[in-house]
Parts: sequence; C-alpha cells; structure tokens
Amino acid sequence: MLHSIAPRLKTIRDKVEAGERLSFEDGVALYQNSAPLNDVGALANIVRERVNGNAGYFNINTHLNATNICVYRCTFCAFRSDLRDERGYVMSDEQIIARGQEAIDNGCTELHIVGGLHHQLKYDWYVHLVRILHTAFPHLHLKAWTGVEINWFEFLTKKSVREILEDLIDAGLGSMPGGGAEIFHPEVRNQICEHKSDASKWIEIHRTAHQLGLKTNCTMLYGHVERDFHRIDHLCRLRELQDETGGFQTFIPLAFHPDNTGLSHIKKPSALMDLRTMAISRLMLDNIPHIKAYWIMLGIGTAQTALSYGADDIDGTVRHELIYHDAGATTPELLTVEQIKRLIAEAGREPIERDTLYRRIERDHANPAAWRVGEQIAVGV
Ligand code: V47
Repeated sequence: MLHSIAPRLKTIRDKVEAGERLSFEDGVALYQNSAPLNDVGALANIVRERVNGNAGYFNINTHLNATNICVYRCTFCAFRSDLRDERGYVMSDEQIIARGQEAIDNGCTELHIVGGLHHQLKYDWYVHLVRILHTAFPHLHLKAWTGVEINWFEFLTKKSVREILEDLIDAGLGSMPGGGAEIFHPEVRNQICEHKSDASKWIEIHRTAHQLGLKTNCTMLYGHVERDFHRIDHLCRLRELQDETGGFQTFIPLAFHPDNTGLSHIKKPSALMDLRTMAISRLMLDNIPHIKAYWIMLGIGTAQTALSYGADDIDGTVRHELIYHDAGATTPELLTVEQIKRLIAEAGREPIERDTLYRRIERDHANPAAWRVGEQIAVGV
C-alpha cells in the first residue's frame, strides 16, 4: 500500500519551526520524490536564514595540489596518477613558493592544499611544504591535508594522530579541509575506496584536530552508488561528532563528476538532486554553522539557487582547481571578486568576504590585494 508523505512532512515542518532535531527517518523521507523539492528547500531556507540571516559568504583563495601521484585507486577519482604515468607530477619547492606568491599577489587569504599519497615521498616532505609556505607567507591561512592524508602519515611514521597534527600545527597548519569523507557507510565505502581510512578513523582524526583547537570542514560525495539511507547515515555521523566537539565550521556536499573515472558509466547527479541534497544537509546538520555550495562543482546557476536551499557560502574565487576539472567540470577555473559578489547579489544575498575562520575581511579600496582581518562572524547554531 502506498503511504502519503504529507503527514511526515507536516511533522518535519513542525519540528523545523520549533527548532527541534530531525531524525534519521525524517532525513530519509525528505529524499523521496513525493516530498516536493520546493517544500524541502523552503524548510531548509528557514534554517539557513535563522542561522546565517541573508549573508552569502565567499573567500579569496587558491588551490595547491603539490602532487597527483597516489598509492590509492579510488574509483571516483580522475585526478590521481600512477608513479610512472606521464601525467604524474611532484612540484618543487620553487613551484610551491611561486604558488604562494601568486596567492599573495592576488589578495588571497587562504591556500587550500591537498594532493596524492605519493609512493616514495616521506612524511617530512608534507610537513616541509607547510613550513616553507608558512615561513614565506605568515599571513596566508594554510588549510591543508585531509583526514585520509593524516592517516597515511600515521602509516608512514607510526606516530599518533595527535603527534602528527602537533607537528603540522608547529609547521604552520591553520585548519583542515573536509575531503576524504566520501560516504562513511561500509556498504558504499568498500566499493569506492576500500583501502583508505574507514569512517571511524576519519572521525577520530577530526575529533583529535578539534581537541587541539583546529577547525575543520566536512564533506559528503554523493550521486554515485550510494542510496538515500547511506547519505543520511553519513550526515548523522557528522552531526554526532559535532555535538561532541563543535569543531566543524562548514559542510560541503560534493556532487560526483564521472568523466575519466572508474565510474564513468554513472550519470552525474541532476541539479534537482544537488538542491535536494543541499537542503537536506542544512536540515539534518542543525549544529554545523555553514553549508557550502561549491560553485566549481555545482555550476554557477545551481550554486546561486542553492543560496535559497540551505547554503550560505559558495567557497572562493579559486585558482588552479584540478580535482573537478580533471573529472569533467565545465565551470571556469576562477572567478574575479566582482563576479563572485555579483552572483551572490543576483541570488538576493548580501556578499560578505570572510577568511577561512569566518572573520570578516576588510580591504583597502585603493589596493585590493591588501587586507586586514575584522570581527568574528556570529551564527545562530
Ligand atoms: O575527498 C574526488 C571529491 C574531494 C571527485 O574543505 C570528487 O573547504 C566529485 O574535499 N567527482 C576533495 N568529487 C575536495 C574537497 C573540498 C572541496 C572544496 C572545499 C573543501 C573545503 C573541500 O573531492 C574528495 C572527494 O570526495 N572528489 N573526485 C569526482 N570525480
């Protein structure tokens, strides 16, 4: 017998209006096609405006992927290369410093640094990279290495997660990006990245980072082999850690891009799926301050729409993005500050430049590459 979704939606609406937490079952129900997307989006928008008002955050940042050579073979990844593949590269210290200088010259406040788990490079190379950048550019925030990379460093050094993070903080690490989470549920994880750190390891690494005072982000890769309940399970696990530590700043739902990957037979998720996932993320993650619509991955139109479906941030101007462009993203490789502000304003939100730690950035109009950190941004979670 078919059950109507309407009574459950009414219960969910009452909970959202009362600021009550949604259950696992509520989350799964919101994924049903019979739950109208506009209704789900309108509920998420209530939470978005309660938490972040009318703000549309962005930052000015640059990516650095210092090597694409990786021992792992995640089926969803088009970026990785084998050691002897002609696509494989490792950047020299000079190239790394030049990327930092380019960031400074363009007024960036953040370097987003991730890469491959190289077969031969030692732990010291990864720490050294952070140290030389921090020494040369002490005001540039280094958001570096995912939980998966930290787990690889454990394997290389036999040190504890805490010791590794302490080494990296000492070298100049400012925070950690949210990658490597993919889908936590083992039914999916074992199909798409069986060899890399499992859910409990990824969670343990972020817990330890939070205990050491580092802020981190979190992600979920959707639109491949997972089902609705796998996504909701993933969000519930993130929510649980956030209850314990409060250390996550931003959640970024990542839409799978199939080109040049081991899953190229799968169709990329539709814009409707992107918006539904954005909205459900905002509704389930009632304790995470920010939800990011990563424009590189969503495309500009969907990212703009997402600002009314739960998202309050659209990431940065971004230079040198490789992970999505290798997997077929057709978005531009960078936006100017004027373009990013315009697209937020067109979506009816107030563009606010932030740094990685969500402090306002104030710029000198005569010299836009010069900036200073302003007040901490308040949120309603
Ligand atoms: O962990 C890899 C994903 C992630 C593909 O913290 C893919 O601010 C789709 O985590 N199609 C890395 N996704 C990117 C990431 C990120 C991005 C922007 C901001 C932040 C942040 C973090 O990209 C990986 C994986 O989940 N990914 N390949 C692909 N073909």
